[in-house]
Parts: sequence; structure tokens; C-alpha cells
Amino acid sequence: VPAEVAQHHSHPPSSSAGPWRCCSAVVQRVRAPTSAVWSVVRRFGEPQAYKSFVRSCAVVDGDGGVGTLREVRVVSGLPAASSRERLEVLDDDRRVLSFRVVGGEHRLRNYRSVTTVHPSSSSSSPAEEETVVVESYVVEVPAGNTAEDTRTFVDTIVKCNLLSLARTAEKLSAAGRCP
Ligand code: A8S
Repeated sequence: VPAEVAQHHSHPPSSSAGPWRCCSAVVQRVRAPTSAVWSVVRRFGEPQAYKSFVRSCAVVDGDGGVGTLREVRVVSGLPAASSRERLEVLDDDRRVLSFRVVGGEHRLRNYRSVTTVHPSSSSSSPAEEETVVVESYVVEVPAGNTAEDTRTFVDTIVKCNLLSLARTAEKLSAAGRCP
């Protein structure tokens, strides 16, 4: 992983006596330009645009900038009902978004993720621009669970989200292209 990518994904260590935490990162290649991918990622008030576990989302405070609070309700069948999330970083120049879970009915205490969107160096022509998305997270391991179980659960959700993000951005850029 290049240093300019890695720098955004170094999560600060927890204070000494805190609960166990686990972390991981997921990488997704997208066959669309970075601008198309970032335009979907950056809309903090509309996670349902690509996150398929989101049933609905309401912005409860803020205008989409840092500090914005959203209340997400998730689809049934998950060990969760809702999540309250705060936008921590929104950098349009470097295409970095980070949010933190501050409440809700679920088991992922102190979840924090960072998503970055990068032009892929393997892109050949402008018409075939490709993008790489990196999403890393840290979360407390819930009581009664192992770090491995927690990582497997969260990785599954994040992988689904990034696959769906890829399909969404690919459709978006295909629609905007000349026939
Ligand atoms: C995201 C990432 C995650 C979302 C998790 C991991 C969540 O929305 C779901 C199930 C849970 O048990 C926790 O980027 C929570 O959204 C789908 C409600 C937070």
C-alpha cells in the first residue's frame, strides 16, 4: 500500500485500559473515474445510495459537512436496528471521508471508519479510468465475541457496501458517457 494511501488509515491507538478493539481494511477496484465514485461516497446524508443494509437515513443535525449527524435505520435480519453516526472528516481534495458511530441499537460500540478514493495507476485511457477504494475501521470487540468473529462480521458488511458502491458508480459513469 503506498504511503500516501496508508497515512489516512492509521487509526489512533486506544487509551491503555480500554476494551479490546479490532481493525481491518477492505480494498475495492471500481471501473469508473474517481469523480464518479467520490460523488457517491461524499454524500453523508444518503448512505442508502449504495449501502444495501440501510433501510432509511435522516440527517438529524448539520448540513453535510464535518459534524453532521445522521440516524440510520437498518434492514431487518441483522443484530441491529439503528445507528447514530457523526461525520468526522470530509476532504474533497484528497477524497477522504471518516465517520464515527456515536449511538444506536446495535453491538458495534465506538465504530470508526475511514474511506479513501484513489485513481488507479493501471488506468490506460481516460475512457477506461479506474478507481481504488480503501475502507478501514476500528471497533470494540463486543463482550462475548472474539476479535475474529467481529472482524468477519464487519468485513462482510464493508465488502457488501464497497461492491454495491462499485456497481452504483459504474452505472453512474456509464450513463454519463456518450454512446
Ligand atoms: C457502514 C459499516 C457498518 C455498518 C454497520 C459496519 C451497521 O449499520 C449494520 C449492522 C450492525 O450490526 C451495526 O459503513 C450497524 O455502514 C449494517 C447498525 C452500525
